[in-house]
Amino acid sequence: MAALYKKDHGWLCSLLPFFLLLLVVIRLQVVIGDVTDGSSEHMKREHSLIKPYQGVGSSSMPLWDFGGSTILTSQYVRLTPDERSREGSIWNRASCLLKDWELHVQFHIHGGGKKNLHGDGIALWYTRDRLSPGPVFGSKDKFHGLAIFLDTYPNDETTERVFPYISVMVNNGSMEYEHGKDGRSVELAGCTADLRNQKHDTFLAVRYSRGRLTVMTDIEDKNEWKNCIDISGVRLPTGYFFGASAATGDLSDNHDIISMKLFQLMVEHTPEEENIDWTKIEPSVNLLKSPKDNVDDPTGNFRNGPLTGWKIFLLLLCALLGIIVCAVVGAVVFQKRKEKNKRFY
Ligand SMILES: [Ca+2]
Repeated sequence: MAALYKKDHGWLCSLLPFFLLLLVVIRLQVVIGDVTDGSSEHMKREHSLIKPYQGVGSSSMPLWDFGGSTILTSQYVRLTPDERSREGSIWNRASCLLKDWELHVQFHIHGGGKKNLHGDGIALWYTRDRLSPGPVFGSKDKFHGLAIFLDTYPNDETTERVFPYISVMVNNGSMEYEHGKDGRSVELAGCTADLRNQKHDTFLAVRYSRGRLTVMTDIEDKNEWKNCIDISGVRLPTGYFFGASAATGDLSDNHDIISMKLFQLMVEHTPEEENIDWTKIEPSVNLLKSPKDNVDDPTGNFRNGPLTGWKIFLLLLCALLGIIVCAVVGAVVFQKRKEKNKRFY
């Protein structure tokens, strides 16, 4: 028995370095995925909103249009004031033709409402239609494209989620956002984020590259991005518009956008990918689970997309190395036993 244990132990020991290597590689991949490389990005002025804002005092800016209650000051764009039943939006005039991009938004959601007596939040958009008022955070329902909701009020009183809650939704125009359920049945992923009434600056980053959608927050005054959402298999066309909207109901908040900066990510695509007409892509997501499965999931999260080819390769490599090591160790042990047994004869 003792020998058996010893043998098992050696088996594990020989595999340990490979598992460690696997962990390091996966971790490295995560880190590379999360850090924005300054040299490979370029801010696109035509899709960005930065201070000093042009057109202060007028109802529009050269690159952006306002809708509803939105007002512009020298310090912020206020989508709604801390008053009931208001809705406002801001929309980029130029459609985005970039295949891979990263949007950094500085926002400030604040007001006099105490815990859970404020609302409703901000939505960030990358959609086909712009300046279309509606019931989804001040913008139209059954939209085409991507929405990121910074939802500050739990309309669903039975939810065990902690709000504010950030969630994402991709829509091809067919799905409705159910406000009373905080969009739970149609969301792809989300996270809780304490983003309201902060004294320091609060930021959100949305990255879309090669079908991977990542949302990160910087809301703890640490000057670092924290992962919120990371899903693969997201298909979005080029030619849509960036926007932001907000709405208040019985409860309210000031919903301010301080800046929106769009960066181009320098990513190579295969000739096959390049040959596709990207403006014709229908917004969709390939997930292992359907969004409906989300309803019974207490965390509401299923961030992991299918295993990528790279990860499968690593897993297979590790398994192969493990088998080789086992074979070698087994052979050595067998040989030694044979020698030991010989001595008895
Ligand atoms: Ca809500």
